[in-house]
Amino acid sequence: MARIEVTEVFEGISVPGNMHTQESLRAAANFQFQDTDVLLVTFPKSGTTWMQQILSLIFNKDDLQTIQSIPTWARVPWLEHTYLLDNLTQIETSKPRLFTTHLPARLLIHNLKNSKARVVYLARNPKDVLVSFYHFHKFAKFLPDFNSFEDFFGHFLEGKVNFGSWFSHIKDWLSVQQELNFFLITYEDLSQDPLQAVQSLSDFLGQQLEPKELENIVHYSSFSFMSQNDMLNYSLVPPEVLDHSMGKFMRKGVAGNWKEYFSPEQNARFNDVYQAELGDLTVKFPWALD
Ligand code: PPS
Repeated sequence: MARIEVTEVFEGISVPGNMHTQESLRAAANFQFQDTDVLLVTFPKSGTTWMQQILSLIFNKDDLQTIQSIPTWARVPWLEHTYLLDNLTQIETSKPRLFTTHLPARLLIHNLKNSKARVVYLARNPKDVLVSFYHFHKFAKFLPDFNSFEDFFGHFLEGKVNFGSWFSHIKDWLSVQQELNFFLITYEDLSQDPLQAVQSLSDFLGQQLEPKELENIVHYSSFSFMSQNDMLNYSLVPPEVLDHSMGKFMRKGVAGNWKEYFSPEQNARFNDVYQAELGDLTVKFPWALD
């Protein structure tokens, strides 16, 4: 598989070389947004695929054929991936165009703020992000190997993983929210009350949903539905890219799984960094840190 061992570094951010090149990253940084675009922004393992499915359902509610035949990554492609150009023709025919990015705000803000594009920032308890990302490294062949959970834990806290620091990512995006047409939503909101969370999101997107449509969206984006569907669970990705014998993309799908992995010492260390990095933020997140 081409470039599976390569890590690209772009503007200080490390990313897997099998899906990113300097050219594709530059194209993302120079991307011209349209006012009708919707951009999903996440740090990896925050529930990106879940939200790609929800966005796609909100805008294609009468078209179940599409969600069963086209994978989420093609329906809501990453701006920075090399295959964006391959998918752009199909994306151009859908209005609005839906995109995903893991990139920091500083790389996109210049072009984004010149448009009225809607930005949906999906955040997740960073402790669960860390655990999910740790497992992903075990079977994603394009990510580096770590010796142990503790080894990965240290790298994550220091921001020395692909896409950099979780803390910088969220602070960077929240710091520019006033300049954007911006909506913050969390994995925990979606887990606790999916009907309410999807309703608020569709209000932001200016989409009216009938009660039955809302129920359908929640059903077709549930973990049980998505984990069973090959267009949604990444099981069709070849084993040279994802070694399916070593783990599942749709792993647990719950909030709070970190409690099974963090030692008391790691938890205290994480909380110290969290407090130092995010202590000044006024926004209250719905996740539990203890
Ligand atoms: S990636 O690689 O960045 O695109 O990964 P991402 O999609 O952001 O995150 C994968 C985690 O999201 C969970 N997931 C879900 N949870 C609940 N409900 C639904 N429908 C759902 N879909 C995906 C997935 O299981 C990964 O989390 P963990 O904790 O590893 O289970």
